[in-house]
Amino acid sequence: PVLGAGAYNFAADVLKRNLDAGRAGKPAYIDGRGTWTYGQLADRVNRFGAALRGLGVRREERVLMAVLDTVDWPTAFLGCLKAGIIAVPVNTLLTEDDYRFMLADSRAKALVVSEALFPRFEKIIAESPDLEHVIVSGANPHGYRLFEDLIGADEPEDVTAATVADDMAFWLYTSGSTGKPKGAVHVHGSLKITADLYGTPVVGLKESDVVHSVAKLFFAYGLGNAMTFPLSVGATVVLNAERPTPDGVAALLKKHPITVFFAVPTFYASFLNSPGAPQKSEVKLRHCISAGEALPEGIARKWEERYGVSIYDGLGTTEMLHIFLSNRPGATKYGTTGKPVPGYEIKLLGEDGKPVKKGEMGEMYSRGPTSAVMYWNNREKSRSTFQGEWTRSGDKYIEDEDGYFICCGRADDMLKVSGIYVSPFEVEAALASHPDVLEAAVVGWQDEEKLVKPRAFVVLKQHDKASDALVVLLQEHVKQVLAPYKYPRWIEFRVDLPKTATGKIQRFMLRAEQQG
Ligand code: 3SK
Repeated sequence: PVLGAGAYNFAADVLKRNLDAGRAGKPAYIDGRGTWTYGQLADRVNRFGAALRGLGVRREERVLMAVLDTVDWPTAFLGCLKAGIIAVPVNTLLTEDDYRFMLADSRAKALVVSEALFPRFEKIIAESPDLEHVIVSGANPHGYRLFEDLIGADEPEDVTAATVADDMAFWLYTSGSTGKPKGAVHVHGSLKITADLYGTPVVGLKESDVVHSVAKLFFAYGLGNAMTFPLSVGATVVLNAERPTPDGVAALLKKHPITVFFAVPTFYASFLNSPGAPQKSEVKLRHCISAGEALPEGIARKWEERYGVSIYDGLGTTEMLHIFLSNRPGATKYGTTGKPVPGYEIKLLGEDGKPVKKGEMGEMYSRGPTSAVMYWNNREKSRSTFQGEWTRSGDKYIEDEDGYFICCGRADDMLKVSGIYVSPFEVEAALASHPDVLEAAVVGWQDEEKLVKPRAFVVLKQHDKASDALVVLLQEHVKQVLAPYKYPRWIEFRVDLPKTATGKIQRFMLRAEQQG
């Protein structure tokens, strides 16, 4: 399905469909503040779009959103889209430096920021010349405008912009092994298509479902899970603004009749190992989905044993917007990422650029209607990722004899840690910025659950300073310099690192140590 140049506005369409279906009084979202019906959501969305327009934000200008998972997230996102303004939701776990870059790169006219995240923006607001408006979601406006006051103004008129399906709608920043994050530019039509190709037919979401996604809304994965898909069928979403811990999510599963659950393998593993995990009789799970990193078979089997439901593992990318390769109900093969979602095609290319045979490893390319248009302001990286109709995923895969795809890691140096990209070079640079460190090499290392985490090999200026206390200090140092989730889970001190004759670190030699 390609909606193309036809008139289409995702926000207006999805909200109208719910109201037309008589769901004005049905809960759309449940968050820490209460329950929000589809009628309330539609009203808030229109009010937010109208308020932005009232502030002078024009069509196609950008609004950066650093917002925790509360109803203000879909309100702001859909409000932008409805008014033809570009929503730029960003990862809420990043540093001041990351946000400074994103504000400058997007030239955002307005910023919507959760009160708890405000300290990371306080200084850079004044340094962002294009930024004219700051809207704070929470109770303390910190001298700016409160989200709730902004949308509380007099009854606004309908601000639906006459967009077409191919109109730019939102950007999602994604990072590579080197260079700054890239804003993947997505269009209105792609949201509907991800629901029509994956959310409704593969996951089988229904109006009666209650959905929870451990992956937050700012991830492409979370955006589909907790907004596009449930809203497309009139389901109810439970949001969690807090950091997702096994105990916190267990409490949500016990409190709400959650039927469809999305998470990443690292979370499934820690949940299963947590003493507070609910019993099968305490939950209402119907479908469980995993993405972000390959799901080890052992975790999937333990989950099924405990809760009596399979986990459907899938692969998506920020560039393709959501999952295009997936296991599905009744056709799940653990240890694989399943088969292409109908509507998408996959090819695996060898080092010679030619398709590999079944059973051979190749680099994955996907073709489908939801690919991003480009990376904003980054022609070089756009050209290497978006190659005509094919989009390069950067993952290495093997297709088995039955047509199931098996993940073999990354084709580049990136690590996928708990579903989030981590550049080993960035972690190495952060370690090397510590006064005791001479040099460092970071590689992906499997933990006891077979999930990849960063492991650092560090050469100190004085090797005799090596100690367990220094390991903790260096880990804390990385957490200070970078987004904390990037820290190396293990640090090993070495007197030197394996290098080529020209002095390049041979990371493959370090990786090989784990394989024995
Ligand atoms: O990491 C994934 O597998 C994923 C899934 C859905 C959407 C986006 C991404 C990156």
